[in-house]
Amino acid sequence: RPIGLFDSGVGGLTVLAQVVRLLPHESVVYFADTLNLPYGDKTPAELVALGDRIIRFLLAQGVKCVVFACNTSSSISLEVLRRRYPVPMLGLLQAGARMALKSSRQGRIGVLATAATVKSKAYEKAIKDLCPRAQVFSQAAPRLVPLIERGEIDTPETEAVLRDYLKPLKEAGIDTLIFGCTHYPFLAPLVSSFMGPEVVLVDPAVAVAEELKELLRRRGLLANSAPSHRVFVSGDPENFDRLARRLYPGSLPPAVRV
Ligand code: DGN
Repeated sequence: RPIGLFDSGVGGLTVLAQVVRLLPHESVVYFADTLNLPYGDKTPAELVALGDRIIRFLLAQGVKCVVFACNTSSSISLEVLRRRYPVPMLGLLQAGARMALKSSRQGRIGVLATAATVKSKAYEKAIKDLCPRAQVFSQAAPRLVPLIERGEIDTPETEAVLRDYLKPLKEAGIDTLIFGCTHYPFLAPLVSSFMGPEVVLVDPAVAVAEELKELLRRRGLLANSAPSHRVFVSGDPENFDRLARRLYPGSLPPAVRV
């Protein structure tokens, strides 16, 4: 049976890439809710309702577990939805918090995320639960996802917008920065050139893929047949495919609109 992953758009492909790298024999179903993008300005009730529909769709595709490849949903709807359905569900927060604490020498951790994720304080909580002394500096970056979804990952406008968001984090003297939205690893070259080599960039997807592998192994759910990948979108499939071809390191089948 496949692994289900979802995001509001192409961001979750950064998670898919890590999952496929670590678990190359697994089949996956990826759902991008591009019709309802961006998630960052949705209310908690809206995010729960959208997540609920997506999980029911993924379960109808026969998935054995669900990865919330979206920090906004991981922060806000995961806990509620986990109690509604019998399949294991994984989010990005704990994984990101653990990775950041491992790499941070001074415990000054920056989080760049959507407005909804920052408002939820979910990263702050996940980090402080593990290390109460850590200092967390959160920055909402509402303009980035729409730019990335238009394919603008290296334009002067994106660079200028990104610099404005990163400046306060740089001034705060963070030593570690969490990509608190799965879209942002696409901007890693711009981020590291602005923040400098002394700031460690953390992509929670790396740790989530490890967690997923461990979970499947423990439950005896690791795949042993030829893998297949399927992609579904709620918005325009051509637009998604064009972006995915540019941004995703592997190959994916054409997206199907549902
Ligand atoms: N990629 C999602 C996340 O990680 O939070 C959010 C994208 C969005 O729709 N704002």
